[in-house]
Amino acid sequence: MISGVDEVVFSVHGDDRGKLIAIESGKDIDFDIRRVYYIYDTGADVIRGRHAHIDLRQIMICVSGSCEVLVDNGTQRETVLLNAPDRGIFIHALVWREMLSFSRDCVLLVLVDRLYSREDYIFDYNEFRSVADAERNEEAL
Ligand code: T46
Repeated sequence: MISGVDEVVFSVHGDDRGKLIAIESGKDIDFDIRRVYYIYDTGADVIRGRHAHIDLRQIMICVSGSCEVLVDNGTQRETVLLNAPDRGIFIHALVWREMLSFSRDCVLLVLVDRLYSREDYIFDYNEFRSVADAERNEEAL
């Protein structure tokens, strides 16, 4: 995975009745979940996202079906296939993301460390690159 994105794998509790995955803050993920949303009923040719966040961190899990997530940290770019309910990606701040190639049955669950704020979004790719470059330069000092 590119820096700024981590793969996460959750334990599956399964028995003859089926399967269950539990996600607890502080145990399975290292932030307090302050918001949950899910994306579904998305057309196969639709691209969602196309933005970065200034501070927000989140985990994306395809709990049904599949989709791809393009992630870009300003210097590296990768497309990740999400197609299993026990695997997801942790996306840190200042990572550009685009979600695409949604299957008809895709339900993309997102666990977030903060409440919704439009102020936290960067919608312009060039602006994102400038902010990410500045952040990298500051870290290098
Ligand atoms: C992200 C990707 C993965 C709300 O009212 N509350 C919310 O918590 C969210 C996420 C959205 N909305 C409203 C705002 C828009 O009117 O729902 C509508 C669609 O949201 P948006 O266009 O931002 O959806 P995506 O799929 O482009 O992006 C979303 C998240 O916004 C974003 O944080 O990282 O999913």
